[in-house]
Amino acid sequence: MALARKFAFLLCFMMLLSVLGPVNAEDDIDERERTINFHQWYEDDYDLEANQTVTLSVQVEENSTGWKRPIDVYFMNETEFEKYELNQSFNVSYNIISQNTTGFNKTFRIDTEEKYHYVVDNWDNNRSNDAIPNGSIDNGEVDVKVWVRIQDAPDNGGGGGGGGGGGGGTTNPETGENDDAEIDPMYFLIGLVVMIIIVAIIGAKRGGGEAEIDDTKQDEQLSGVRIG
Ligand SMILES: [Ca+2]
Ligand SMILES: [Ca+2]
Repeated sequence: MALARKFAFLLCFMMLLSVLGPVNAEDDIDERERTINFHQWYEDDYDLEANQTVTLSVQVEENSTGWKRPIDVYFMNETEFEKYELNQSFNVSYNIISQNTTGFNKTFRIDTEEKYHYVVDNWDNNRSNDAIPNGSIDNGEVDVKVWVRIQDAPDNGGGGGGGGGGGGGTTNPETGENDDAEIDPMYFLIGLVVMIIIVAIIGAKRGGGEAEIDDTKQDEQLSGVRIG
């Protein structure tokens, strides 16, 4: 009986976490290290929603001679990416472009729900002023560290509405990594509180009967002592 109850509590707790998890998953951080070959590119695609805030960073690592070879950074939707792949002229989204660069970092907000492609290339593609690859050192390979952070809108919830006023005031470029530390304990705490409430409710229902029995026993013992 007691074991079954414990299992029930555990199940409730786990269900609660699974429900709370996605709701509170404000951040989705992705850090990758890549080697981009000579005349090659790499891309990651993300299905993004309106009002999500995205931070993209790229850092080129030094090559064997201690030099950082410039690369290009592009962010585009599916339609434009198809053109890019065919080496046709293309447009980027949200003006996210940095050509001939060794380091890039930008935070911006998504307006349109869409699949987007984050491209870092070591390829002389169909754009002027982009980096010109050179195969003379390290076979033209470039090592990069790519970092992506996706934050949900601060409040998707209905009700109240009205707000919004600030006009982008909520865009907080470079909100440190401290946010991460707040998320897990937060929903863990909520889960814990709800679990305690569930335990208390069930405990009160079950315990109610037992408490009465205990009282009676005590009364009997006490009266027994008196009689004896
Ligand atoms: Ca290029
Ligand atoms: Ca070019």
